[in-house]
Amino acid sequence: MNHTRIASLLALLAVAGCGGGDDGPGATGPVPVPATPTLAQKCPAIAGQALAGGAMVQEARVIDATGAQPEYCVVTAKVDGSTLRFEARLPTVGWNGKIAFLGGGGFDGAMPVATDLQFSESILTERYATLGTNGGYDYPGARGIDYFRAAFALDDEQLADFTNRSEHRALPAGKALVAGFFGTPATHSYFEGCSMGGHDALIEAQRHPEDFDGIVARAPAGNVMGLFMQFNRIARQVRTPAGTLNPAKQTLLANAVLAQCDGLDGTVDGIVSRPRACTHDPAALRCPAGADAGDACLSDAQIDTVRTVTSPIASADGRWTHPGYFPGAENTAKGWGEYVWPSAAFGGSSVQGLFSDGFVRSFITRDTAYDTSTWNYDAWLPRMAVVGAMFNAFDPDLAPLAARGAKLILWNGTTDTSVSARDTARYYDAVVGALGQARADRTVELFMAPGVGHCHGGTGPDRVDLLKAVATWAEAGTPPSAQALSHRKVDATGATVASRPLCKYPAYPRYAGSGDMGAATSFVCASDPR
Ligand SMILES: [Ca+2]
Repeated sequence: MNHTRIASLLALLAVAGCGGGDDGPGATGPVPVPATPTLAQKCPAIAGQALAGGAMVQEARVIDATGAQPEYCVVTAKVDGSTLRFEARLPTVGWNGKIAFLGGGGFDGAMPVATDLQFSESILTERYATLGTNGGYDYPGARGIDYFRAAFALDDEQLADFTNRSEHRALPAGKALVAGFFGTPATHSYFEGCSMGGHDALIEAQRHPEDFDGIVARAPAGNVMGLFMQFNRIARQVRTPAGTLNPAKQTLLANAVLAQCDGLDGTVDGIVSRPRACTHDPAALRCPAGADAGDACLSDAQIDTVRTVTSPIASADGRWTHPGYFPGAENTAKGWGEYVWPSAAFGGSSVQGLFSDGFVRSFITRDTAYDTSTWNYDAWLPRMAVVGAMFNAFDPDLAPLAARGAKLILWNGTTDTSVSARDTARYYDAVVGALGQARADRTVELFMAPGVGHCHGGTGPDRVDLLKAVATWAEAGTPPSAQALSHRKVDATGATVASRPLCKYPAYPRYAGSGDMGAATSFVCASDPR
């Protein structure tokens, strides 16, 4: 019998006022059994404790249930000798016996929370104990443009935590905390993250395959060196007045892409579910002589911009590469509007520009005043190699993860202009190349979310509980592709308004020709050669 059950029995006895049976002759009355504290009562006493694994608890308090979040004990702890901190949220009732480690995002600096839309609902509904780190440092106050400067990266220790070790470093103390609080270790540990949290998921899968039983990597920025090179390249192009596309031209382009590519998946619904088959050439929209002649055509500079976004790049040594982004959603907030197009709110830069400026200045050149508009990555290859060795998470050799039977789900929205779905497909293909298809199939599956932007949102249905899917795979052996999963689009009340089947890459959801276009049952997963 484990400690939890003993504690539960003692608590029941205490509630019942049972004196433990010592009520025979001569007894003066029931002998009170000391009441076992409930988990909520235990919680505050954790503060100040040293944790096995090398961390000190800073704070512990009970948070009342709100919305989807049940009552839990929130614990913050600091890893010894560092500015790395982690937070645990421990359900005080109904813990499912498992850990969900939450990846961060962007340049981190704050604790991830399970209520964010990037995370699976089962983390809360099934009452996981959650862990998550600050990524190695705390970003003070509200996030403005200064956040993107990534000043923490000028510190070698914080850079190392952020790039590759924050979760692995915090995990032993986090597991010890969970075991101590509940009186029994977690039966299973899972990881879920999106964007930089997806990068962290791949760091775990590639470098620390022993840490988790299942890993969900959404929009994983594993090829983070190539990504920042591409960000810098695109950001420079779109900032030139001649090279940017005004909203009318964005819509002109988007409509031309839809006219050619929307129906390739069997239904004209505004979603390009088969983006790899979409080969739209922006030159078809060229103004006479390539000059800007108004909103009904694109100048040569604007055509160059479109080609910059969708084309690959590589460093001179061939080590760092990026395949570019898919066409589609050029005029939407969860398409090119999210990361590509410049905005006055960003000082005329784009989100790609803000992130890559911080990367170039704080990670590579270590010069906070460096002029990123002239950055030539080929002139920085030695430093790129140093940072890449720490930061890149694109190693396709998942043999150690496969050998211990752990599972990995990759997921990417096709209109994501931060982490390219092309790049995530490229990583999956490389894993298949390294392991062979049969072995890869036992370890990793990739799902594209057509019409979905970065981590969530967009024209297409975006919600799917991949943590539940990976846990089912790890514990029951059923791969996600055999779980009949659907992407759901939900309205403000949480009601499902549309659904599409999850199709294991390289398949895509194809309309079967009849039935409700808003229902997953009207679609089949059609094969598409890689
Ligand atoms: Ca379509």
